[in-house]
Amino acid sequence: MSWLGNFKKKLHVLQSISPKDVLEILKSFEDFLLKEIKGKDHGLYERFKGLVKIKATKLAVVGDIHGDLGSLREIIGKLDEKLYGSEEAVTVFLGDYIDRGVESFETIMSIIMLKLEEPEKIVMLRGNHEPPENLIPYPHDFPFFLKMRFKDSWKKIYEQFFNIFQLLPLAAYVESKLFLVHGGIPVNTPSLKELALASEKPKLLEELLWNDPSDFIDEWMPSLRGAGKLFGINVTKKFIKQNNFVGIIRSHEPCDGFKLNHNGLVLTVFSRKGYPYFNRYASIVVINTNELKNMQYVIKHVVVF
Ligand SMILES: [Mn+2]
Repeated sequence: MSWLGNFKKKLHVLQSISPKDVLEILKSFEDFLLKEIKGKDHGLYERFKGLVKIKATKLAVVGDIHGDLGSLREIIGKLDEKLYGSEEAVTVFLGDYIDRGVESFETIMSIIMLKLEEPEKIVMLRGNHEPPENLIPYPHDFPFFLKMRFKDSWKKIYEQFFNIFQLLPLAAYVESKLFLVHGGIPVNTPSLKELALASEKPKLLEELLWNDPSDFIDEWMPSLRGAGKLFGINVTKKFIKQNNFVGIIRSHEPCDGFKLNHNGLVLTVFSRKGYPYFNRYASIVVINTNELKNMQYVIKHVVVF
């Protein structure tokens, strides 16, 4: 059993954790992120501002979890089995840890504890449900569940979570191979340098967290979500050419495990099941980046459950 198998046993502490202990864990994660965001090389990945460069050979990618602790437990089991035997590997979570599911607190807390256990092996990207102040998604029922569970302490805990949301990285990449993001590609196809600074540019941040690919347009159009845009195949082709990628993995849209857009250049993974989406399957991706030459390889390594 790897560290993940052992970690699973520790999760029972969440059943009765005190507000004080929650705040302590969140504070140490905030301190970690405050240091990391200035620029830090962890060996298996390095971070500068909003952008993470993955250097590990083994890589797993996990999509939206949205408060579904059952799916998260299943995913940890799969990662344990497929990834963390003896090799050094990184797992990238694509964001949207909370809202919609009844176990939002337990879900995001489990992932934060996982991150703090082996910081260089876990990357937590930001989703649109880890929002900036000016762009709160609907539903945002996370505060409601905190109130139910922590009574008067909920506000302090929520504020601490909110501080953390502002510090999470916005995108990750494997050099000359893959780009990873929650929503999608901004339609003006920024450089990686510009993306690293996106948290200071509200429009760019919005597009990274909210955009969706569409096969019905070539360029782009406004999104029915009320935030972000739909981006067409020309945006994808231009972005991957200018940054030398073979394709993109993102999440954000519910689907039966996974779906493809733009002739297979964009893979969507959705990693939770059940209410309120009614999808039958969820999926993650587990790859060896040395073997990754095209998106066919990535698509072959989607793990459906
Ligand atoms: Mn989303």
